[in-house]
Amino acid sequence: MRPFQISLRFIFPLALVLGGFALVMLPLVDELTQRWFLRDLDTRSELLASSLNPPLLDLVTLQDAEGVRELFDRSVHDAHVRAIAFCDASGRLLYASGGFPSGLGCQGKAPDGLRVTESVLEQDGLTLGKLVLAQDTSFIERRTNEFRNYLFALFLMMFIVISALGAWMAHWSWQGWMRSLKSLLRRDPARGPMNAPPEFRPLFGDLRAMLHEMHVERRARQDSPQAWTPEKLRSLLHDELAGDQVLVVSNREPYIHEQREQGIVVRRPASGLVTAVEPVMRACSGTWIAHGSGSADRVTVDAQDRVSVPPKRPAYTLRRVWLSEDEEQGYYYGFSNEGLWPLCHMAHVRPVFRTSDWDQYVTVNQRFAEAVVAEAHVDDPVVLVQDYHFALLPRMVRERLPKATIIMFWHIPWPNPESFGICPWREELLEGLLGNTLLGFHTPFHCKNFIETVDRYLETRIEHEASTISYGGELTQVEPYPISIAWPETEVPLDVVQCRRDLRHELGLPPTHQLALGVDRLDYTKGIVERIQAVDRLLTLHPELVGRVSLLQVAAPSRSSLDEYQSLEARVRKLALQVNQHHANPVAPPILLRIEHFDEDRLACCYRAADICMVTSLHDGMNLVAKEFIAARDDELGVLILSQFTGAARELHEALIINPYHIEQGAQALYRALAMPEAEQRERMRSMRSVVRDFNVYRWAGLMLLDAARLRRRQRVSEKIHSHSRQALRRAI
Ligand code: ADQ
Repeated sequence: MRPFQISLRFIFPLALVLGGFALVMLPLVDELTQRWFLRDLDTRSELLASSLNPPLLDLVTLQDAEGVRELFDRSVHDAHVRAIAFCDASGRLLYASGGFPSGLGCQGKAPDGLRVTESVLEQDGLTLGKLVLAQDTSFIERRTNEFRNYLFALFLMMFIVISALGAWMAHWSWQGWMRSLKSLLRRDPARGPMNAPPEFRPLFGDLRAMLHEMHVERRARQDSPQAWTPEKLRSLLHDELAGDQVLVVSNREPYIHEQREQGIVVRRPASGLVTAVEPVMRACSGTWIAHGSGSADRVTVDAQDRVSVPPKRPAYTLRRVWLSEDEEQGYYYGFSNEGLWPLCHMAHVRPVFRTSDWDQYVTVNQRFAEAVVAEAHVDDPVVLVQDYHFALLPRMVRERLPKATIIMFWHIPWPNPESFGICPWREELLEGLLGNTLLGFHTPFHCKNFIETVDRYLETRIEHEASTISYGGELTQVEPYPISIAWPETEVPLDVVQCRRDLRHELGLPPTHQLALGVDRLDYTKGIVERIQAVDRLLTLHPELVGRVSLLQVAAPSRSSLDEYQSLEARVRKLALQVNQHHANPVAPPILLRIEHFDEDRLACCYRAADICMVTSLHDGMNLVAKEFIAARDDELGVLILSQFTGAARELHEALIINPYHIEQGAQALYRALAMPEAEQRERMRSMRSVVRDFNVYRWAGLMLLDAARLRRRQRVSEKIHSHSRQALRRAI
């Protein structure tokens, strides 16, 4: 059917072209052939006249009428000469052959179908008369018609032959194309990128990546997501990794002990990573190795720098690693947050790379790797490494514990090869990351960027469909695992009505005041400036909303010792002030800026009290705030405005998706959200809630651990095979 359609697409234009060509050409050809025949007749008449003139001159001089008639009758045997006559100088018809039209006379007016030519007969400069030739032209039309028919038949033949040829070629190429495509997609071993047909080479990577993406989606659909609960994760750990030791490594610790006036308090940091990994640790009771950054951290650990957490219901061990100020400055603020963070986010802030920062990064990675080795009770622990602070650690651990299953999750985007290429230590970072058994990103797109980066800068073997990279004899699997949150427990529902009332009261707003909410770390990637600008634009376009709508922006201070973050804070404060002055009113300022950390309950209350949640990141690996807002809305109301540049936008299609750089679009989305009927809010929220509930953090961790368990089994089997073959070889020798 498909080749037939393709052929039709070819034949129809061909018919049009040939038909048009024939329409233009046929009258031209008619005219041309007629002209040829007439010229032919002229030449013939000239020839005949010049051959008749000498004998005619003699016969006319002798006034031999019989002889002239005989001469004329002999000459009319020429196919196109109907009759010949001679007229004297006074125009009198003297002699004529048989069949000379009676009405024609000497005045030369020819009837239809005849053509008359005349030639003068002279002797010694004296005109004796003229020779009149009557030629038959009826054959011209007949011949022209015949010629036109031949030509038409020729065009028709051409059309049929070219169409048949075209249809056959389309069919043949389609078959060949489909055969090549199928064998490519079936991953025929003979079809590497270099063996693929030339027309496929540019598509090779894309096709494989697409196939892989489809495979991932299919897997996501088939894994019965409803069932992912802490219990299921726990039983998976029990079944699949029974007796295996699980170690987590991250920079940020899940609990920080702070020395305050009233004594030591425990704080949970504002971090997407902590939000995501904490439930996994609760489920598997392992050891979490992290930087001890709190002012009371040292006094709360035991002799091995360990403390049991969570404080209220201990479930796992936190092992703290200490860093000097210089180390923290170089490794954390310097290389990680002034180098890698802007390198991986397209937020138009230039990365800064200093050799001294790099040196500290190497040292600290080494320190953490040693802590992993020290905490490992077995030679093959499962090590879960978190984020861009530890790109070198996987290889360092692999060198000390070759049998370990090292899983790393990269919580931020991975840039394209060109962007990553500006890092002076790009090869070292990639080599470090290829020490992992499994490397996870939020989206297939980040995986693709990573694989392409490795392909660009290291000599490796890449299997696109299997999504594996082989480097130095070791294999790293690269997979997308979209992170999520733990679905809130049902025993502690907060009353939405009460939250709305309390928050508005606390902020000094009227009870019906409409509230948009922003919750972020104060970071330039989160688009806080653009969000405030969108509110400003909304109020400029719709002044009737001034005093009726406000944005509550809760921004947790973050990396405040860095210049870029200080100037962002100053900019956000200044902009909020300007907008509040611009739309000043006695009821409520448009921007309510709170640069502080809110505790979990307070944040949950904000999510419930808000009419709108604005997530306007300029670039974000996932963004958990969007998911937290949805999870908090068990009343199924509220509208999520979500940046298209977040990983979350790939899952939450019922949000109002915007380009945060387009301020007008942000303002329009706000206006639409404010006016959205409850029925539509419900429909959208219900659908997003089912996505977040099913694709929760237990599933994120579960899929990663399941894949790790599978790779671990494979590794064990191959080790067994190796040791058997070694023994067999030894016996044979
Ligand atoms: P983050 O950049 O930290 O995470 P995000 O995913 O939004 O971004 O998580 C922020 C977390 O901090 C949320 O749990 C939120 O509740 C909390 N938080 C933010 N502001 C707060 C405040 N003022 N007070 C209290 N808590 C606050 C990185 C990546 C993300 C990725 C996560 C997880 O940048 O893209 O989603 O890791 O992988």
